[in-house]
Amino acid sequence: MAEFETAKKRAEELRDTLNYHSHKYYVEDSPEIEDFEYDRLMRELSDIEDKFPELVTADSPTRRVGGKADGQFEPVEHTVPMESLQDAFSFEELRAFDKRVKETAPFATYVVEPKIDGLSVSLEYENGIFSRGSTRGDGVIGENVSANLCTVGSIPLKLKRLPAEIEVRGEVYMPRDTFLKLVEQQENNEEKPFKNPRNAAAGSLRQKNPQITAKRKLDIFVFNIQRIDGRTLTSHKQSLDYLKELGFKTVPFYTPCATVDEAIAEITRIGEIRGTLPFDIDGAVIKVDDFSHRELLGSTSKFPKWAIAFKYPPEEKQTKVVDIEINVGRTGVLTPTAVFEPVLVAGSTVSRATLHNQDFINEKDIRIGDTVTIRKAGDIIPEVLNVVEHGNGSEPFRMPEVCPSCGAKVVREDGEAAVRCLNTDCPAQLLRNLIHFCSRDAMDIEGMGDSNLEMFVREGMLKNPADIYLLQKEQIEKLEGKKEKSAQNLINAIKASKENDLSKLIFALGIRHVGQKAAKLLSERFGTMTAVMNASVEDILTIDGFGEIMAKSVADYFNMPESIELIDRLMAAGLNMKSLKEVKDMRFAGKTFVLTGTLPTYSRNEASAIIESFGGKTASSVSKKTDFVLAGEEAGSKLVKAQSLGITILSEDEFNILIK
Ligand code: 0OX
Repeated sequence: MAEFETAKKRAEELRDTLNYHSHKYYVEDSPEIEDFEYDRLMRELSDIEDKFPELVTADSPTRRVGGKADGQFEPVEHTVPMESLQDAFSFEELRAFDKRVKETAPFATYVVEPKIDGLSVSLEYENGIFSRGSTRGDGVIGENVSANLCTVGSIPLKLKRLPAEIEVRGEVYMPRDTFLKLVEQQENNEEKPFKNPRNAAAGSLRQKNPQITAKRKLDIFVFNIQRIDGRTLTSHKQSLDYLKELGFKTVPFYTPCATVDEAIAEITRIGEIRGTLPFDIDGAVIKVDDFSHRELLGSTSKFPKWAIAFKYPPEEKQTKVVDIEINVGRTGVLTPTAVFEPVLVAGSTVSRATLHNQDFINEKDIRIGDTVTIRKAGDIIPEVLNVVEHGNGSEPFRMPEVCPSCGAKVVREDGEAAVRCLNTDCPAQLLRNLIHFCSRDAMDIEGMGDSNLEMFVREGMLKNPADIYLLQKEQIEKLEGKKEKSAQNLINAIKASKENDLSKLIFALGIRHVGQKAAKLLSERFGTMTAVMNASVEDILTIDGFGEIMAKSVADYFNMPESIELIDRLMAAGLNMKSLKEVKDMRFAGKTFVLTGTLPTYSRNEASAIIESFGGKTASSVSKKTDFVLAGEEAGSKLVKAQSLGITILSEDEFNILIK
């Protein structure tokens, strides 16, 4: 017993010490002890908790290192809706906002703060202990991500003071340097890197395994009290100060503004320092400060009338085009890519942008050596906006007439902007095809990244995706830099991919116009590869979401002898050729029904649901496109029209036979 009591006392001490230092480190950014010392104390607490599990508490900092995966993120209904913000893209819109505010609250003043580009979350505390954290979701229902939020060092597990109950709202984000390191790591591991810090934060917060979230080093800024018991606050400034007192990391800065002009000046200033902040912002928020004014203003069904977000236009930078590279894609299309002197734009370094095709280059007259303006479209994908100045002695750029990979003459097909290499043995196309085949969304073969595939193609070991399944461990081991273990891992990954769902294999084939979604639809509709191969254009067109071009492309692909040979070889290698999802009975696929009159037993809704469950559609009026009219008692003009058009008319009994 004495040992237990001593352990209990020591655990309490350690918890307080660790929580204190974690606040110093993560919230105040002024650590008082070395990381080594912190880790040592954490280990001591964790050892005690392992020995006496009954000593684990909800505010134990051991929760921060990431507990066990806890399966699903169950839904959380937000007690107070997590409203979104109305957007403004110009200062006029801000002045109009000010006018609306002043009509209701003439003496309103504002607070301006940066708008952090992350994910909104709600944090709930009971008796000062973190009890639940959830995503915003649709504002009414979010997901419980408590275990993952516990790993965010700046979220207090225990508050410094004690309001009985409090729920706060903040933005979880990934600092830019953490993001850049993560992307570098992902690229080294040949994983698909996150596109921007926001996506990285979202992906990390929805990790099934909190230990992975813990490694992602997310952070948070808190900016709102959603509800509080036992304390009355009267303004935004006051609530931010109070949140800080409780131990939260609040928005990095905020500025009180007496007028809209002052607010606009502050927004302009934030826009100017935007690139120097260590995190991404996607705007600035103006909020009415006084809570009594907020109450007068109220909310619409979507957002509060007392706040508005100003969205900055995408950042533009100038740089020099040092080269225009030509890449040969999977389908043989030659794509020009501008290579720049690297510049920092909207949070990351940019050194390349696609120039699409010759028409795009001609329209902007982009040449090697030019100074150009670039920006990131949607703040993600770099694009060239215009040429500022042609380089000295520069010449108009022309796409090559032969494929840079195989030397075959390229062609520009009618009505297409792209030029294409039609050589089916072109090594660049083969490599692109293989990269796509092995990629995460396709066959997901870990270790089969760009550089390995390049090596296998160079060595002549892969001439076709089916060759992947013939690779032997000994063959791989002989290659430069390949150890036994990595060769074995690769063989294991190849073997595991044989069990993939049919939809992944269909996507991996790289059929033109067939993305992941279309591949899934084909797989679920037809159930087996053989059925997909035998499907006619008409059969495929019965799938909702497939148009003429897509359907024809699928049928054309499976008519080519090379495709049939490839599938035969993949089948022989033992790949799964079946949909792992239950195949739906789609007997009414592509058929349109019209309901009229009163049916003896089914209500209209019931009959429609049955039709839809078999893949059919219902329409409200009869036309030449109608396949069946399901008619009951007192059917009126629709029945007459159907008879005149010669459309099949069904009674409920006849309908029942069809669905048996
Ligand atoms: C942000 C941010 C988001 C509070 C009530 C309506 C909107 N991303 O930084 N939202 C809000 O305000 C909420 N403030 C912010 N600073």
